[in-house]
Amino acid sequence: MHSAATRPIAICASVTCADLLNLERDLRVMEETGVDYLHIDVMDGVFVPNYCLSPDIMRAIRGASSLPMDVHLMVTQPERYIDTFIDAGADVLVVHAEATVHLQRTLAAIRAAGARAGVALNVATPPSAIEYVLDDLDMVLVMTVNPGYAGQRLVPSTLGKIRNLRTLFARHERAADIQVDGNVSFDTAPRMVRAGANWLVGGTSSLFNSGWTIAEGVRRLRSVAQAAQKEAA
Ligand code: S6P
Ligand code: MG
Repeated sequence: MHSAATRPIAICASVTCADLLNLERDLRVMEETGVDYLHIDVMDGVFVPNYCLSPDIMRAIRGASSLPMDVHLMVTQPERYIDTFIDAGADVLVVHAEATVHLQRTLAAIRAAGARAGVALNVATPPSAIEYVLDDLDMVLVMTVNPGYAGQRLVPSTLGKIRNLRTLFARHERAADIQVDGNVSFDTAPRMVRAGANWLVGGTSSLFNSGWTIAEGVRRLRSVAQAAQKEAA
């Protein structure tokens, strides 16, 4: 089991922030620069007030890239769509704790269908929401903004939540990856990593920004995250 400090950093590129008209070109760059996961945002217009990517887009991506996909379902009753998204190529399927009544059953169904299971926590949802399903999950996604849109600012209280999650894992002698999603920048990522996060979703704040190239963004995000992890060790 890895300790909090040594769980490997993963860079998860938020595909919705890529140039969707030139997605194949951007996918090549993500592969060449060592992105670890394609982060696929799915929104149903009900759980969050927006729409986003879909199984059709995932299938198109799967035909063009072998990068694994972590799929963030911002949809109500996600248990209805487990097979749909795993068949479309999800390697990690993440459901919101607030969106499914029987969380343990949903997580078990994801694993039974062949994917790794993740739970996302909205800003106001405490770590205790997952205390009794620690055996059923592989990853926790901490929303560091309110879900629904790219380009927002970090909600600072979520840094404390990451620390509390690591404490919760330690108390139960469990380990899982902690993914952060929302305003993960070269400035905020080190603070998130020092708090205990190790999977970073890169959107407009780091990878897809007109101020630099995707390749520069990936290199810089990985480098600041690894430096912060070393510091915290
Ligand atoms: C937001 C969604 C995220 C964003 C990403 C954007 O609801 O789940 O994955 O696409 O966080 O990144 P940024 O840097 O624009 O906040
Ligand atoms: Mg997301």
